Amino acid sequence: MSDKPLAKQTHEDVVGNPKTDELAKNREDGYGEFLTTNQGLRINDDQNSLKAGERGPTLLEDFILREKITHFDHERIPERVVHARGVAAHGYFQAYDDNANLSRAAFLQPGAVTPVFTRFSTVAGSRGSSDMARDVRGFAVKFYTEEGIFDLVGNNIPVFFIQDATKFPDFIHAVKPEPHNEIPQAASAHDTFYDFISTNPETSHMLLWVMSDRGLPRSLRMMEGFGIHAFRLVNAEGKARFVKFHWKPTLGTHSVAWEEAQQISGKDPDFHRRDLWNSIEGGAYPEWELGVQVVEEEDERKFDFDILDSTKLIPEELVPVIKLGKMVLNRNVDNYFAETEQVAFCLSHIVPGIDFSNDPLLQGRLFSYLDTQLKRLGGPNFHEIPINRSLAPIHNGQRDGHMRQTINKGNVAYGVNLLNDNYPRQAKQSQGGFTSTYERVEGHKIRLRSKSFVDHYSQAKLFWNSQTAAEKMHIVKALRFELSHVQKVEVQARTLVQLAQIDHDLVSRVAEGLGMAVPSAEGVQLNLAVPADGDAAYYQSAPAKQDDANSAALSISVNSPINAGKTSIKTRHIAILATDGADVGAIGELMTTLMAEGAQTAIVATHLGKLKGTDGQEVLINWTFQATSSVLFDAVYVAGGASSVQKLTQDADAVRFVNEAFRHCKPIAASAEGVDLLKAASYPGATDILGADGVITSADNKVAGLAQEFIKAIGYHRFWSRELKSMPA
Ligand code: HDE
Repeated sequence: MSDKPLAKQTHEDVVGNPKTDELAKNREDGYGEFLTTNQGLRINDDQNSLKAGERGPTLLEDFILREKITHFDHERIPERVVHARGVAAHGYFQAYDDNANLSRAAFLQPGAVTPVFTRFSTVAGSRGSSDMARDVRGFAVKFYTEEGIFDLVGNNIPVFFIQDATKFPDFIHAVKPEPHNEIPQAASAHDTFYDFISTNPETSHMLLWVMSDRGLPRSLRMMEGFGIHAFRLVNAEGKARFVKFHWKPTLGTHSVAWEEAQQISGKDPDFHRRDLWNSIEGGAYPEWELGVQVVEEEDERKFDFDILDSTKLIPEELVPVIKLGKMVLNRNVDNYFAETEQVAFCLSHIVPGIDFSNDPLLQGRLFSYLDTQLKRLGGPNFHEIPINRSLAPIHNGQRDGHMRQTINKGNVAYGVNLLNDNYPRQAKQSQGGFTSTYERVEGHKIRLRSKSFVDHYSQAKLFWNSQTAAEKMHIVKALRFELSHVQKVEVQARTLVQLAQIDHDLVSRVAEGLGMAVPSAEGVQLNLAVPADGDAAYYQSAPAKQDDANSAALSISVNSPINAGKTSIKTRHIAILATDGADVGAIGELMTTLMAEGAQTAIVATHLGKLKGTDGQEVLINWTFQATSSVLFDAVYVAGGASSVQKLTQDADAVRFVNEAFRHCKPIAASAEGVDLLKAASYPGATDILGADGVITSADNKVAGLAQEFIKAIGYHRFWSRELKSMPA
């Protein structure tokens, strides 16, 4: 900004003078000097349409106007029928050295590096909904391998709601906003969803997962991914093995509190996409390891569940995850629509060395994805859209169609042929030709669920058993929240009947919150998901095996295997609360220490501009209390300085900031007079913030020791133990 008096300032003084290199870059990015039509015709007047006289009607002849308006009219394509809200990034996958014996896929060979494009999504909400809805997250990875595209289209939860693809439209119609009034947006807390849950017992396992902390990821960079179905890996000798795919984030798996998620939806509905974008822009590239659980074909039936049943997982204690390689996302998209919106994932995009199983959910998906892209992207040439293009060359007899880009040459568009020396011809396996796994399939033509699929509650119980006390409390509170939004008492009651089949403690606590009677496990089960002439007894699941079986890998508490040793505070956001009169020296020291660990700090104060410290030093303020919120940070530090803290304790927003961070179980630190703000934010007569788990204070402004303790606490993520000590609501 110029110092000249306003009246004397030039345009350049006010808006600056873009450097020529910026202009050059813009040109590279497609901003040429002259405005043109889509045919490259330079436009002379883009301000006035062509009219018959200056006050006359617009002429049909105005092809420039028509082109511009027509393009605008068609700017939106149908949003995805599910997973509409998404965000994506580019990166690469690098295979580790020692698993070549599992698959012949080129991208899994030692050291191979393959470009990827990964899209994360929520399922139920529309494109404009909030990132922080309680929901499953999609985790879809497109590998541009030298043998063609491989799409691994998974979720952040290892099981699914239903077992057979034919029920998918029903399930989605139940969870999406109700059709008569399009309410609620991006939420499962409504009658039709629980009507479906309560009449379809196969949903019970996944219901608990979505109600758990997994439904509220802290960051897309901090969640696991799962292929869910059994797939196959096939090696160079043709040996096939069943596998389940896993993505393990190097930052660990973390979540936020439900109340916090609801607030974030208002404060920053783009919370997850902003977090991913900023991390990549800042060079903190998110990483996941790809792993597989391997089951030999001869062991297919050795479990007490069916590995072809997508409502079941294989506990990692039974079959450990073998790591195959690492994915790094290191480049944001240039254009959201062209890439994130137009990317088309299809389960049928597969490469030699990977194959399908007979999971009936997977089999239906093989049809659905191609079908949906045809409609969404306008026709059979969606593979020619840049983001969908294979790096391996494409040669076949497919021609023409809506929006065809390729200009095929020659008169031969068929096989087999003599006129073109039979090009393009089939490839032998040794030449990279894909073959399906040789498998004997024999049976009656029948519509029947395998009896091996009909235990709907044991793994739900396993999941419940595997949660810590705090995680269980979150599930109970989530179900109370959701069912309180259900209007029909019979739907609430029937859902409780389902929960009763899983665990008595679970159903009792949920029922208590709803003020309803606790049904007994022996009560009438409800399973309306029986064929019209089906045998109800055949489809009836036994109640959950009431054993103590548990799997530590299913918990995401700080001590669970998924988080073991992952105490880094890299990319965590730390709020520093201070205002004029704060000890700027201490702030600087703490900031430097936190930033050296890769954390990001921001000063939140009562005003914007510069904060004037006790010793005359000044520091730039990042946010005011009005413009940001504790829910957008991972931890809080209150700086010392008597006059700063005095002002903060008088400021309701500052007090609320600390109070909320405490409620959401975040690490809190304060030095010297800063401790007074913690006192002011404490609940009168109830749990004191001071002395609570994860609260670190120092009597003076020497922050070196405090910083180390604080870093440890931030690496611990959340102190959910506070909730268990009946923190007042
Ligand atoms: Fe999908 N799913 N799905 N799904 N799904 C779609 O494809 C479908 C299922 C998943 O970022 C659609 O392009 C059926 C399981 C992700 O673009 C559609 C069935 C899993 C994405 C479709 C399932 C997923 C989708 C909608 C039951 C986890 C987003 C738009 C048989 C393993 C991909 C689209 C992206 C998207 C159908 C069940 C994951 C309609 C019929 C199980 C991550 O084709």
